[in-house]
Amino acid sequence: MGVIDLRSDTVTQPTEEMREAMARATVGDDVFGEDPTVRELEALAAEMLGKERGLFMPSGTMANLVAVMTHTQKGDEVLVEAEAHTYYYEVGSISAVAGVMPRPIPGRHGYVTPDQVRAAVRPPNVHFPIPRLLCLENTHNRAGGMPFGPQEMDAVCLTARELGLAVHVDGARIFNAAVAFAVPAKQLVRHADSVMFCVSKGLSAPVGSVLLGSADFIERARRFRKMVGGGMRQAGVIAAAGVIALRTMVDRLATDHAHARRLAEGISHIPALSVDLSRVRTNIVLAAVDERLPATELTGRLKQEGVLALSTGPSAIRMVTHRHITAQDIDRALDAIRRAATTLATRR
Ligand code: TLP
Repeated sequence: MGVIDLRSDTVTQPTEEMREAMARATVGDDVFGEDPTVRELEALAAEMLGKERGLFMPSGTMANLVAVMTHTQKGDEVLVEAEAHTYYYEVGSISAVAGVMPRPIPGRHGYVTPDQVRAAVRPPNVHFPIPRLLCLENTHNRAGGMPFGPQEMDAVCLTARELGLAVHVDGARIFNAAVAFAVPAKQLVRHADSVMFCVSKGLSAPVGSVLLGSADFIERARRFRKMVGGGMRQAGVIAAAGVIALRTMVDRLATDHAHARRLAEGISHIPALSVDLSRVRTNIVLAAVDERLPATELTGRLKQEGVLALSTGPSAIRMVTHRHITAQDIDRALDAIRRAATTLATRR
């Protein structure tokens, strides 16, 4: 029996169709803007996200950094949810490289309300950095894949605009949010200035993210991508998989969401573990473990049983469903979690 890898949807392998498209891709030098397959992916992504243009990037981290560099000047203030990937997991790049001043706002399950944005923007004063940008995340990773719908997104984006802020959306998993709300992804970001999403997560392509925005924004972003070393050459070889990902992998995300729910419901019956079912809305399950079970011991034990999960805090574990996880795998994982939790809880 194979390993059940629930660490992340980033572990997904390219499909056969992707591998074939990669082998056959027509390519050119993308730094000269001459790779037709990269252009195809950028145009398709722009169409799906309702923006003028796209820019292919090697990673989500670079796409977020380039977005921040393009929207800001050094010393500007960037409002960001306190547990957002951009703030929490990107090696401090927005301050180390973009030179901005992040102002973290603790959201509710990852959502920053319009009132919080209003309260965070201070009136002009010689002592304060200039508030320039609001970064949102949809779905929100550390909030357990929480998706935000058109109403929530519109409300916060329009407030930010009214206050003179630009809005960037880290939509690494924006298609999971779109599927959860049964709306086209473009509806979620219609009032945002820029958005990035990853083809390398639940959509199963091996590499890449796309940054989207106005033609002028993307033109400027292109320079910053080059500056941080993201100008790739015959990148159509990887972009080809991204095209297939967008054409064939979006609708099936609903299956990952159903599997996450099945996993969460099973976990809710295991003593010593708890999960807030109302927060399991996409493909991420966050489980809280009681103090008898340090999260790393539980994940270590699960590993011995062939089930991989990540600890995201001293008493929290994260499991992510994706294309390689079947309903049967969920049931096997639940058996393993039950056994591991019982063994560890009775040992103490
Ligand atoms: N997230 C990874 C890890 O870095 C935690 C994961 O396994 O979930 N934004 C969001 C919301 C993300 O979840 C990630 C990756 C990124 C940006 C960065 O994307 P990459 O890994 O392509 O740089």
